[in-house]
Amino acid sequence: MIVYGSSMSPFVRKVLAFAAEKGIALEVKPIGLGADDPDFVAASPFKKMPGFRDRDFAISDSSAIIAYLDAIQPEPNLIPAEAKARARTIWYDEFADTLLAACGGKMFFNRIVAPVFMKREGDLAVADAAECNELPPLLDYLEGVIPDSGFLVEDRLTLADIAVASPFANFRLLGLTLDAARWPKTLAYADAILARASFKAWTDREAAFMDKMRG
Ligand SMILES: N[C@@H](CCC(=O)N[C@@H](CS)C(=O)NCC(=O)O)C(=O)O
Repeated sequence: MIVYGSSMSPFVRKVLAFAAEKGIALEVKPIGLGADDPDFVAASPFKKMPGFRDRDFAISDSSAIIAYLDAIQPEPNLIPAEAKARARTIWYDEFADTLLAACGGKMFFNRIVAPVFMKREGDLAVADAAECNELPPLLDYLEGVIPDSGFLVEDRLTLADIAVASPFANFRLLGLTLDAARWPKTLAYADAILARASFKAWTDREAAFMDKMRG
């Protein structure tokens, strides 16, 4: 099974960590942002990473890919079956994708992707507005909902934790200084999830790659 993209994308990283927690082996085909690679475009017609292929089946979108992986290998269970826990897991996945990662993307694109990879200026005002105005309410929300167990749903690792933690790896690459006095639970929670081998395998490589790119 092939994933097209870069683990620096929170959506790609989410799929890779989910597969690692399931014990599913994936081959990563590195793809740059908006690349024209025909195999990638066949899997992701709007050129958004991740794209995915399993023999004659191709699809895009991290949540769709995860639904496929979960269906072909149900155990270990990472998407609860119980109705409320299942709905809350899907909510956190959606929160992570459409709010947290979307906000992080404005910073990551304009402060890192544009200047480092595309060799052009990013819109720093957009990045600053995301950091100052959009991010704090999202972190306030998480601070209020993270249980003492350190897992968002069913007091065990689920897709909810994998999805929510993934954008925090981008916050690290950005070097954001998040207020530990205001968000102590959230930052400890994200650190603990990102310390899992399923994430660390990718985040260590990303940090080394960024160091090389920045010279
Ligand atoms: N909802 C999609 C979002 C994917 C996405 O927006 N990926 C970004 C990279 S982080 C991308 O490929 N952007 C390229 C573009 O918009 O042209 C998912 O969950 O996979």
